[in-house]
Amino acid sequence: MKRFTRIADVANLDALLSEAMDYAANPWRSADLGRRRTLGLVFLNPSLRTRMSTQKAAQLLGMDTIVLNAGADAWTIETRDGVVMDGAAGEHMREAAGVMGRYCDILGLRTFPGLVDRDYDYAETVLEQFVTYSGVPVISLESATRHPLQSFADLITIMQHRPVVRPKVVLTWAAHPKALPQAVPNSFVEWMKGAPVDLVVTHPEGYELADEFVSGVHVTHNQDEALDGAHFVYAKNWSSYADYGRITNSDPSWQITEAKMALTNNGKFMHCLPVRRNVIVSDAVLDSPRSIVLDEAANRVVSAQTVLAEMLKALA
Ligand code: SN0
Repeated sequence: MKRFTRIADVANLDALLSEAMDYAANPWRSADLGRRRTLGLVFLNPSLRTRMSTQKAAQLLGMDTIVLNAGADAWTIETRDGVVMDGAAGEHMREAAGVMGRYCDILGLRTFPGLVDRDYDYAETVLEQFVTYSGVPVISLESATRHPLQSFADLITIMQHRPVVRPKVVLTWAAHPKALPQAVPNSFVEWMKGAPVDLVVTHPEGYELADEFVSGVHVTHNQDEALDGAHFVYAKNWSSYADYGRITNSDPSWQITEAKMALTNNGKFMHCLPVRRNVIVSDAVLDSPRSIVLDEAANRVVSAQTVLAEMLKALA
């Protein structure tokens, strides 16, 4: 595996999932695979789970890790070509990524969308430049439009908890005070499409995700109808794609409460975290045995370890 930025980078999802289940059962089974290899983790935006779980995953494989909080500690990076760099940016991505590729065998990058220029964000300019100029295998640690390590962990979690072979999985929007990226829902849909699940997406009018993700997916504006008989309820806020980056609805009735969960088929509650209590989901649901958010977060180590192992095997 040379890059892990979207589901299309995965040649065989069943095989990857099976590797993941083996790492979940025995985290130390490849303790020497990454010996004398260096992983560089570059954060242009905040992170808790991604940073700790990916570092832990590298440790389990015997790798060394260098973490750079580029947003705070490094030069502001220019991505446009041919510009006179007499402004705020002190370094171009060509050199920044090129240098990191000389220090590291594998690199990870976190880069959120600006949520201002939709074409720029959806072209994945920053991530694609990083891949090109670093010259080494790259893992997305959440990019402008996707969060594949999260989606892979979500899939592992669903497979571990599914009460039936083909569970009903509902992705539901919920209101949030800040304008958030579409990366998590885009990615979740992209991964669930290839999984043995019946997926339903529900959100208010105006929150349609990009066609490239939701074409062929069952989408409804009726949350109650979507939740009926669900085995998994995956809640997430995102800002509008059509009215790009805007909050056009703040209806609190989309919050996942006990009453909403009562519509499901003994459904489990999922969220990628960080989650705002009593905004996205009520305390009662999050603190109940229905919530599997901590298992989901724990599986971030498994998804990162599985992907790193595939990349290390390809380096050898
Ligand atoms: C990010 C997002 O993409 O929605 C990261 C999720 C893994 N979430 C947030 O930025 C939430 C911030 C907040 O203030 O609630």
